[in-house]
Amino acid sequence: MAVRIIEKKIEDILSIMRNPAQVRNAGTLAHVDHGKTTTTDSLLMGAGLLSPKVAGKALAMDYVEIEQLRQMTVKAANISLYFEYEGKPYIINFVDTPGHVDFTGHVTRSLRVMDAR
Ligand SMILES: Nc1nc2c(ncn2[C@@H]2O[C@H](COP(=O)(O)OP(=O)(O)O)[C@@H](O)[C@H]2O)c(=O)[nH]1
Ligand SMILES: [Mg+2]
Repeated sequence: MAVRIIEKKIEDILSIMRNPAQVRNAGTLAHVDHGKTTTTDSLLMGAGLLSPKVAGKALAMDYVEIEQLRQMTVKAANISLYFEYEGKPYIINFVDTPGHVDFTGHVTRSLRVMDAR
């Protein structure tokens, strides 16, 4: 698979972020072990932040040591992704949430920022 190289200056990204019409807030929401973090790896790959060679295995949003050891998300993790749609640039603020019932607080708090417009 070809890797999409995106070169954007920080000023360009900040300018998109300042325009709400070009910003979407979204995230994962599902039971534990249903592939939320794996899917998020694919989104990182699509935005050019993760190599296709490791996407799906890196589980990049599970970056805390205990998450990597347990192979389970324990807290919400956020990332801003740059995408273009119909020639227009967008920033997707994406939250990967935990699925285990013990961490429901992180999920309900994350729902407050997901508008998925
Ligand atoms: N068979 C299969 N396994 C998957 C798929 N997506 C994720 N997995 C596996 O399911 C396990 C849990 O994935 P993870 O993304 O951590 O789930 P999460 O708890 O919802 O974030 C991992 O071992 C993944 O490799 C899929 O589409 N098919
Ligand atoms: Mg997860």
